[in-house]
Amino acid sequence: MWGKRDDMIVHEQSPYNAEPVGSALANADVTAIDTFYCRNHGEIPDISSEQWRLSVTGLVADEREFTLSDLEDRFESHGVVATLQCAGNRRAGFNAVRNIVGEDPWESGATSTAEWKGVRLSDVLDTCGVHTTESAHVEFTAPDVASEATPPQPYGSSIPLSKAMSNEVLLVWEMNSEPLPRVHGGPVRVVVPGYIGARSVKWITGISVQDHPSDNYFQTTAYHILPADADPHTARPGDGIPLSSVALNCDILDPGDGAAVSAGPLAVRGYALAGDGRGIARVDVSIDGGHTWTQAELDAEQSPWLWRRWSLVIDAKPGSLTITARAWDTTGAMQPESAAQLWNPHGYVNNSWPSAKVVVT
Ligand SMILES: Nc1nc2c(c(=O)[nH]1)N[C@H]1C(S)=C(S)[C@@H](COP(=O)(O)O)O[C@H]1N2
Ligand SMILES: [Mo]
Repeated sequence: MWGKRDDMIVHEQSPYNAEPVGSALANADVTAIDTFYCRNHGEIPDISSEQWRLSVTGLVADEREFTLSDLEDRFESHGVVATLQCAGNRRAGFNAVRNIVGEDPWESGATSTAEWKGVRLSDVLDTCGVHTTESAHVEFTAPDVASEATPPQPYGSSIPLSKAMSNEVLLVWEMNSEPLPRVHGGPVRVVVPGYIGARSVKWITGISVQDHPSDNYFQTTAYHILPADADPHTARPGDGIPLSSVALNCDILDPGDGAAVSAGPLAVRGYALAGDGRGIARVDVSIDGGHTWTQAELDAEQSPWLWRRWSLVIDAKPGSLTITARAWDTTGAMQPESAAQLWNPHGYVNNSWPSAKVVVT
């Protein structure tokens, strides 16, 4: 479905929500389009490139409307290789602590990397003449309607104006040198590197500069970390901690949890991703439950906007083996150890130490 590989883990057919198996992400920095995860809150819109319009309104000198050719012809094009990570990535690890009802149990694959191409959001906003205020946010709106909001409402969210004006935030219509596929937001989406995937609004049709964050359900209510004892059904807009920057995280992609492997040298592979604009400084791997750690080999650093893949060859002895990993960022921060400490009612941001239990024969 939607041109994705046959071995996707499909959480929902409609709207389509699916992730690749971890090992499918381990081989390359840039994820193939047929492997890239899909996270959809509503029915997927069908908008042709000719029909598509983008309106820019709010705290601007000139409210404007753009066609796709306007963007292509009037602005310099730019590319960014960026990792998207859903805030629900690794939620399955929370279910082992306490079950989370009504949310998809994403495993390791609600994260993927692509080469995106389009124009800078800042160039488009500059053309319209932005009135800067200290609390300004830039809101993105889309036509897909999400029924998890009461009443149902079109998808939307916002980012601070300061982030919106940074060079890495793009309005894109190309993914891995192909026209942006419909399931990934084609004809045009925004890509906000360093922020949770939810802020990279697909099928974007409206941009509004305002002096406060978006009133959309996905900004005020969803994607907030509630206290563990809160009832998510009675949560009111504004409750909890709103998410913006992606959290420091790492994962073991290969071997997968539960895999059977042969005794001897075993290559363990994974990725690490730092928060907004930070870098990965180190990844440690333990095969003795965290008593001792060995540093993994990190691939070359390319930019703060994409993950860094890592690998380590360990000596796998026959029996049951648990591999654990943890990443440190360039500020010296390290991932929290356990999912139990991080558990929250919607199951967002499980960035605890990942582990894979394998059987060695
Ligand atoms: N319009 C719209 N944009 C959206 C969404 C959506 O449901 N509708 N999902 C968001 C979420 S939660 C994530 S994690 C990313 C997923 O992007 P992808 O499906 O291209 O992987 O898109 C974001 N943008
Ligand atoms: Mo997401």
